[in-house]
Amino acid sequence: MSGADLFGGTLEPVRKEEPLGDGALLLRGFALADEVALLAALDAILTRAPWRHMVTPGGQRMSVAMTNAGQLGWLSDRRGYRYEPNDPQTGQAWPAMPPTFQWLAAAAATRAGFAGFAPDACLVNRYEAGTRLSLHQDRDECDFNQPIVSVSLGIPAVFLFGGLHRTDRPQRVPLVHGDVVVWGGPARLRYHGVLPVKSAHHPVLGDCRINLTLRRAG
Ligand code: MD3
Ligand code: FE
Repeated sequence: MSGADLFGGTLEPVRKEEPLGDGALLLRGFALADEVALLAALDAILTRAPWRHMVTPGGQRMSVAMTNAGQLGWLSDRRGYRYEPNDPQTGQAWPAMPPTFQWLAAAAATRAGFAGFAPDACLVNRYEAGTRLSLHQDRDECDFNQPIVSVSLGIPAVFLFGGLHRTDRPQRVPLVHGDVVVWGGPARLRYHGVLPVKSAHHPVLGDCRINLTLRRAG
């Protein structure tokens, strides 16, 4: 059975698994079934912990707007990069990790061979036209044996998936609304980033891209 519908000509959302090299698995469309619950949870997070632009240790304002949920939240300021239990803007604990986030991350990690993943930190990144994230490694977590799960929502972006050395030429991976990627094992310390996002419109999210990065930080 086939026919044109909301999912681009098929009756089901695209849901396909693509290995991105050792330890990294792209799950196309994996978050689509939970879209409504994810966005409701995100709204509740933003009410308590609004978007902010952090400053790098070198004093540059980051073009990505950020917030956090979970027991620990990722921070950058003049003193460095680190995880903290409280939002420095309010002095209060970060909003709790929504069960939908935990469940989605655990289910995705299981698909990639990391059963039992229990994230305690969700960094939420917002990109608008022109926003980019330069090549970096995620090294502020305690245990690099734990994978990272990322969920892309809203307008598309091109993800840069580099190697273990900053100078390794990165692969370009287009990511769209609903895509989930699990990064673990030998991929865990690979350099990565996001090219400047092109201006676009998403029917639900508007003119932005939101990325959830779920980690075991503590
Ligand atoms: C590959 N965020 O917040 S998550 C970040 O789209 C970050 O906002 C990106 O990188 C974003 O640190 C992408 C994807 C990601 C996260 C961790 C990785 C990719 C990774 C660790 C190793 C290799
Ligand atoms: Fe990263």
